[in-house]
Amino acid sequence: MFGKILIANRGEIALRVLRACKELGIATVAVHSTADADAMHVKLADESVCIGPPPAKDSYLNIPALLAACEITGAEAVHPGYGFLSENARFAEILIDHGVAFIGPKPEHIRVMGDKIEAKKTAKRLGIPCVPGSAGGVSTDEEAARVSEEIGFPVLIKAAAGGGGRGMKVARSPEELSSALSTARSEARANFGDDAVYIEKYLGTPRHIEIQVFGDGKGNAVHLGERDCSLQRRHQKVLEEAPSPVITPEQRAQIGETVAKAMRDMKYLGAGTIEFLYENGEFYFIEMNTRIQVEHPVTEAITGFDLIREQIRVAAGETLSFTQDDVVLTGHAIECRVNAEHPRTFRPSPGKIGYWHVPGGLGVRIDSAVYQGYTIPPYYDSMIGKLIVTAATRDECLARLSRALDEFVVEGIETTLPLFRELVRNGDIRRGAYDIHWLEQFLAEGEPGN
Ligand code: MV4
Repeated sequence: MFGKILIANRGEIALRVLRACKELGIATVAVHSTADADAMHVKLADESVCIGPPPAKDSYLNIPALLAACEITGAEAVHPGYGFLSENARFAEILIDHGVAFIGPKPEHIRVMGDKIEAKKTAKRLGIPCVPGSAGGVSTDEEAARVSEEIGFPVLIKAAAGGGGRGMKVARSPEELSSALSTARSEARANFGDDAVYIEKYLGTPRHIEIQVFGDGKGNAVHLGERDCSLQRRHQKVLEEAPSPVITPEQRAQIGETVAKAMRDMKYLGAGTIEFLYENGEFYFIEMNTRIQVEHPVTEAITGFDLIREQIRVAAGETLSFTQDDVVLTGHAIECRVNAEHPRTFRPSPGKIGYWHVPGGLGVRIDSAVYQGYTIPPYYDSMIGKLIVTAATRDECLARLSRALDEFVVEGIETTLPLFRELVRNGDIRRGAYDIHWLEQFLAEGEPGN
């Protein structure tokens, strides 16, 4: 096992990793920008290193500075958290070349899944069901027309280097295809420096359901059930729950075994998330994320496993500490991402937190690195904490969430808490009757679904 881990991140995930390290008896190194000198993860770490000025490209994305921090402190491994360098295959390789372990998947797996065309080819080869579409990239109008005719309109053109919703264009008819293709291609070139695009059947009203997987790199791999992350705004998740309100135990076992087998075949190492669109009872692979995700606590809540601890263990070469038979899903969990933003316009609201009172009690978890009197810097993500509520059933979970939201008091800045208080009493949400477009419609129209 590692003796010292450097945490290459900030905010609640840096604190989450730090807590897992402490429980494993591992020393911790925090890194921070000059804007984060007062951050909680810096205060609680055994050592800290300033790695640069506020812009992330000069600090949290600064690979030479991070390597130097490893060298100075003697850290044996780096946990990248999510975002920043967590899915940068080159960063993982550089660390390994310098004798520092990367707490994450093998670089070749990060690289394959980062290219959405290669990811889909890999998923298909491993037996994971995919959205119908082009077999690989499309290079000509003729090829695009042929594929689209075969799968039927509407179709969606996606950038190979995209992901997370960036660089997508819908073509609703053959007439729209050529211009959609050239727009998608030039946007891909401008945004990612790679103009490769591919085509998929456009699914109109799917849910976003993702499956948590875990492997030890030696051919042992399991799935930990799904999370329903359909409530999104501008490709940002807002509320996530596990299990999905629409998946049966039989469906879960079937898709779960399919993805677990694929991960065993790949000899996948560490935590991963296989993202699906789910429509009319069918799962369609779209992307795989090769990192721990923001919403991992809902999976921890219903499985009882500490996913960060498990990431660290397998990165140190240990065998997965549980088998598929040990994975028993119990109860229901919902996570709300609390952002320092106006609850309707989502305008960021950085600044000083006056009063800060978090809810507590049975089944209530808060993952947050802010505190009363803390000033939220304007340079980074606006998420200031996650409220994760667990109960035996979904209805009890919603009741508990409602009471927890009523206890939560944040003054001095605007937060998205009022939005969650509306969502938790909305009829569609209470029934679990929502898809990937529901939240944007709700925000545009006011109060549907009551
Ligand atoms: C799609 C789709 C419909 N059909 N693919 C957006 C983010 C990226 N991960 C994939 N995305 C989508 N891919 C096909 N073939 C609709 C979306 C999509 C979406 C997906 C998940 C959650 C929210 C979304 C909002 C808009 C569009």
